Amino acid sequence: MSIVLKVGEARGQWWVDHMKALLPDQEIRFFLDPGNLDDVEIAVVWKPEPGWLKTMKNLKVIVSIGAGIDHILVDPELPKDIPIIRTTGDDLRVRMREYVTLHVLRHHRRIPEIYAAQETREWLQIIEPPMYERGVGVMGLGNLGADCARALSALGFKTAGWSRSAKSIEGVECFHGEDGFKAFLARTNILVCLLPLTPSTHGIMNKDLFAALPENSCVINSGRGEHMVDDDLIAALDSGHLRAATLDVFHQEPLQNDHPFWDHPKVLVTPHVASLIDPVAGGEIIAGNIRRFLAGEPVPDMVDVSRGY
Ligand code: NDP
Ligand code: OXD
Repeated sequence: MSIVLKVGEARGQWWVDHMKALLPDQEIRFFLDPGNLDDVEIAVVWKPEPGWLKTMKNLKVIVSIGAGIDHILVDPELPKDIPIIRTTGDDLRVRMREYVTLHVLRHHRRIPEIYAAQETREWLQIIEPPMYERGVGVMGLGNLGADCARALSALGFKTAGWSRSAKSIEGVECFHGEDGFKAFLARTNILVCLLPLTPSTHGIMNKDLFAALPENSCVINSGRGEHMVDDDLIAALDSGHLRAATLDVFHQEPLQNDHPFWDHPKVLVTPHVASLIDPVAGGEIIAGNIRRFLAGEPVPDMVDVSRGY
């Protein structure tokens, strides 16, 4: 069985070595020197070039090196009916939980303004409401979003979540669908996006959404760059309606050198590191899913492609 790996070149050899150790019975190839692609039955990929997967005539399964599968579905020539397995697991949940709680607390305690005040030696004493009065809202209550919402609620925030289907999560006020969206936004002071990128969530963080948030709200986007309408965010920050934003994901990654987010005083840019998969923990999860797939066992991370995420 041949497996081809498509990952960033910088960490390519690391991934190949690690996957070879985890799957010693399989032939692991790197995408830059893949040999005859007709032999390849498993493609383990992050952002494969459009049209590339279709050249593998005997492909049996595609594995996303990531929780999201948008980077695969975006391929207009994606071969039909090939199952897709995504990558989830405790390691990814824990990392996202760290990132989200860190930045929610940062916005709650207004650290960006206090940090800026230090530049001018200003003694900026901000009196804030306690966390049980601060509405935090998580868009997307899946593997990552539900975990973050639970953690924020356990910390003491007035936590809500929004999803496509109805949910019940202890300590979290759950909203769903279009009907619940406005009410969810109206009670949210710090908004976290952990949605998958689909046609219905593309551009969801736009001027209408920002207008529906209370004055002085903050946003954290660790879903996908395409969820954000960049110009609308800048306008909402510049008008003072939004207080600050933390952005981990962008339309183009790395973020272009001349993008206004880099210098915006109310924006923190993090380089898609909220929950980065590494070959150690991620490799174990991917290898486990491949073993289960090859043994014909159920794979919990198998995606229902018809849902689009
Ligand atoms: P899941 O598929 O487990 O959960 C997705 C959630 O979004 C579900 O609750 C789903 O609702 C909800 N949802 C989907 N479409 C809609 C919609 N149209 N309206 C309302 N809710 C919707 O995904 P994960 O939690 O594993 O990951 C979420 C995303 O996080 C990934 O797709 C990826 O884009 C991003 N990510 C970012 C990382 C980073 O480092 N920045 C790392 C990992 C992931 P329902 O429950 O009803 O199906
Ligand atoms: C993912 C990501 O989807 O890292 O896992 O963005």
